[in-house]
Amino acid sequence: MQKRRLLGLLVLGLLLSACGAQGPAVSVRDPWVRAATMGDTMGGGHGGATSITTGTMTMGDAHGGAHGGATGTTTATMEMGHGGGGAVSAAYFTIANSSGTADALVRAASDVAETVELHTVEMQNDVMQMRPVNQIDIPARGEVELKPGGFHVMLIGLKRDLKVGDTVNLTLTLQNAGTLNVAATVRQ
Ligand SMILES: [Cu+2]
Repeated sequence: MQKRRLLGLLVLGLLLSACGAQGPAVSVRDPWVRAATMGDTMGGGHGGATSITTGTMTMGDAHGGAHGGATGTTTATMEMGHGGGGAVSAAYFTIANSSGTADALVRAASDVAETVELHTVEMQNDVMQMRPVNQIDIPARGEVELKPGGFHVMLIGLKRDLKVGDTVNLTLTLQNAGTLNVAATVRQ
């Protein structure tokens, strides 16, 4: 009886560890992309400004200073330096790492934008600014939330309108876990 129970536990343990090894170490929850339109004129940059303003309002709220937020919008837009007035948007999701080893999101790609960058938002001289980062670290058995006002995947130079309900395909490259394909839903 005792032996059988031990054997059962051993088999169960093996099964569990096998599952752990086979399951994806990194997974993405609730991926979404902010709706954006390319606009009907070139060089206006209006679409881009609108997208950024929406994100900044959230930041402004969080900091209780609408003025700082508004300044940040201007700076962020200028710092983007796209020049061509291409529309921008951003993708957000929670990325979880079930493995015992730290991982990192090192690259993102999408066919809806000319350029895709990993960005963060931080306070510099009382102004909220976006800046590119080389990677977004995901701790072992932990997760990171990409959200407005924080880490995000920046979609620069949209090739098409992103309407609410559309799906945007993202390809995420992890330092350890390899490549992950994600279908993000466009939201307002
Ligand atoms: Cu950005």
